[in-house]
Amino acid sequence: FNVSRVQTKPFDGQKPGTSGLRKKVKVFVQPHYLENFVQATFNALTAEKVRGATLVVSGDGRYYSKDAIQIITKMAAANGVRRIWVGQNGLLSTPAVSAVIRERTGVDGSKASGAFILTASHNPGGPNEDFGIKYNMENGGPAPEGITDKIYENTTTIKEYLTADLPDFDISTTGVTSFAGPEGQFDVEVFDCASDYVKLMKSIFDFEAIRKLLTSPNFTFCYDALHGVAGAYASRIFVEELGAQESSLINCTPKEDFGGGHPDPNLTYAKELVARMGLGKSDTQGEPPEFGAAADGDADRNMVLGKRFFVTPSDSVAIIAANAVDAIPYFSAGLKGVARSMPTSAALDVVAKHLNLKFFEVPTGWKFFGNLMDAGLCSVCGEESFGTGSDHIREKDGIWAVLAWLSILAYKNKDNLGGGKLVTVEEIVRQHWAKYGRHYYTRYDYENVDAGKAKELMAYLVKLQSSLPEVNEIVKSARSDVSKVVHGDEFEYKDPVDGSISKHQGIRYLFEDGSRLVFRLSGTGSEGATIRLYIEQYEKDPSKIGRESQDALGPLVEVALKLSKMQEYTGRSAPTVIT
Ligand code: VG1
Ligand code: CO
Repeated sequence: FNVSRVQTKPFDGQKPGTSGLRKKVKVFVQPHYLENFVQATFNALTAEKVRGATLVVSGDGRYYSKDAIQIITKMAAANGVRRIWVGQNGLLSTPAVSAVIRERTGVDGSKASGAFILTASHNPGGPNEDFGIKYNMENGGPAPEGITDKIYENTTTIKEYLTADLPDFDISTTGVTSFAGPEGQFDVEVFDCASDYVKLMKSIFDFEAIRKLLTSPNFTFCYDALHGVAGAYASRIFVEELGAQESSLINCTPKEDFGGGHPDPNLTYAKELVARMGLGKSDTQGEPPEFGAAADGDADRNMVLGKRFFVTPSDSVAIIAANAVDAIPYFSAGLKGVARSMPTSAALDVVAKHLNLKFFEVPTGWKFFGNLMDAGLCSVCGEESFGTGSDHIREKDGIWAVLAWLSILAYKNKDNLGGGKLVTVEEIVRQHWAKYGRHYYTRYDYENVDAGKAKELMAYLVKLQSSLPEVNEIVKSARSDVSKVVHGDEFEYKDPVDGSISKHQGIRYLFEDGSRLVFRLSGTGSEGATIRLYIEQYEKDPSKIGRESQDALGPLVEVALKLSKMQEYTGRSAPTVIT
């Protein structure tokens, strides 16, 4: 093949957000738009990470992925990359990409040193919806801010990109195709998207114990992939390996537009699962399953449900951490430490204290956990946004989280299988609250708000923080039954491993009784701004841990809305989504 240099001009707004560059498909399909970002990424990497390297290119299979894979492959060849690995049909979940970088050996003995992941995660897909791209490094984790800043800088000055006149290759059949280029051979290897990941899961969990649970007559199970890429793993793992019934999988065929839905595993968007689990508005179905779970488009998120019971992601990571050593072979020697993102509830903190574990609080987004894990400081971590994971890879992992919960259930029920009464998900959570106290928690999202107004609201809150007496005046006038604000700040993080500092990571109000309010602007949207409001209250009194969370948090919510003048700035009387 031949290499050509294509003249181009910078596009505005190619700054990677919390997790890569996410824009409407309409934006991505503009001539040179994707190419500019990809070349900017190659130019941000050191030469040996590009020339002669092996790179993975795949994603959640959303609309435009197949075209993007061909474009990136041609550019990779032109930039001197030695081989490209592609999951069959262009599919690889985000956690599977991380696993492939870390674990896979190519047919010729090669190892990958990075990946382009093509996903906009939980955002809808299709010609009128979102596409996304992000780069992951040789540890399997998202590029750190040093690299993403450089990519962005490059996009603002780019003048040309390189591409090769390769023919399109067939991504539906596994095997290697070789091409001769000006600098030697270039290979494209298409491989099965699940086998490396399945192998890794088998090395972490006791599949035999989980199989006994899933095939036990008194246990019932339901998994909803929301038509995302998780479906490609669910049948292999839950059905083939673990003996679950085929009928326990719903929406498990990956689709380019996620069946027209919002592939976001929460109580609002995972409607079918929510109804099956007895949590819907009207219960038309029969007896709900004992356990249900859902994933987002790229399968790094998870929602865990019991029968008629929702497990908050903040509780989920705390409960996994509390039970990991007993229930999951990978952790049997103990946990190295645990970590959560700043807005995630402090349920994990209480477990860390109790188990005397190292504990870290990092900014939102998975990239901050990777450094801790590479340094051997963290085994289990999570975010309130339905992200849970461990140091087996460097991304959050939706199927891993489900296997972790199934392991805990299998462990707690090892004497109850085959018949009789099972310890339920709800009981496990309630026992956890009884022991550690309960963190009532909710998140309000105001989506697609005017970006200018959202910034004004944040600026107003920062200014307000300088006077705590004024803050407390407002708090008292809103609700006299809410405790006092004792500290307000903008969260700033100093990475304990490399010393890098990340500023402006969200506005916090800390109350005397341990309650917290956090305000942040989302970094993953593709239109307007999304304001996230996180509300948390700790309750140690066992007689008060059984309330409905929206009731328990009502007073704090009132305070938050008044403090931020939410309605005044956004014109919204209610959030778009509550989780
Ligand atoms: C959101 C979540 C964050 C998560 C990120 C990527 O970011 O809040 O916790 O890490 O999405 O998840 P933001 O900036 O919109 O709040 V995923 O599954 O979209 O890769
Ligand atoms: Co995701």
